[in-house]
Amino acid sequence: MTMLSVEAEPYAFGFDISKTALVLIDMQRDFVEPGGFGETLGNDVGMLRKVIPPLQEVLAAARAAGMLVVHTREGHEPDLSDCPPAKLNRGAPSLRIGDPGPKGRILVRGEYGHDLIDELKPLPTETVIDKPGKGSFYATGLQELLESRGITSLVVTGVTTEVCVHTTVREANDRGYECLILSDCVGSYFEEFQTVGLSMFSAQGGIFGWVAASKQFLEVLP
Ligand code: C5J
Repeated sequence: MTMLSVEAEPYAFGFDISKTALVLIDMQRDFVEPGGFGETLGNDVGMLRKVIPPLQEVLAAARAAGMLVVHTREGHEPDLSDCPPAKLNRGAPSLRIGDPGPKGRILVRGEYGHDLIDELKPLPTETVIDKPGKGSFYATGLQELLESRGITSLVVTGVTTEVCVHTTVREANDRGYECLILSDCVGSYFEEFQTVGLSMFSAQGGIFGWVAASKQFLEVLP
């Protein structure tokens, strides 16, 4: 066991690399490319694309260090049986979940837009967790996977900071996982949510976890 320590807010984050997984949340075309779900909700997807270059570096370094890498995708079965009406009918998007869009049916599994972006393609050996909700633990096998691999800490990245990243970190926190959130590898469509969302993780002595820039994490990886 080799304990590493990353300079972070609110204090240094200690972790054992063999017990730590890198989690990439919902780096899907539907959220980060034009014509997807994110844009149908009126968002500027350019806000999220900023995370791609630093996340590519972190992914490469985590793979080289032998860390477990887990990708998630938010989406639904083609018959939408796992999409509650409350989610389907929420808001006034130009296209709803399941509607045909320029990248296929919006947020439906198997469609081009639902899949992960080419820049962060999973390796065949890496697990992709399909989730119907915002959190990565709800109605998925993530907890069982982490338990089977002896994982106790998560390095969390992806989009969006205040929605799926926050929900996942909160779920993880309640399940006893230590979470380090990489500030430049998580993104929001809203600048103010990014700022406040990041502060909320580490406030009150790290109520949900720790926050560090990817550079600080990369510096300590072997
Ligand atoms: C959203 C997500 N924002 N992946 N999903 O609807 O954060």
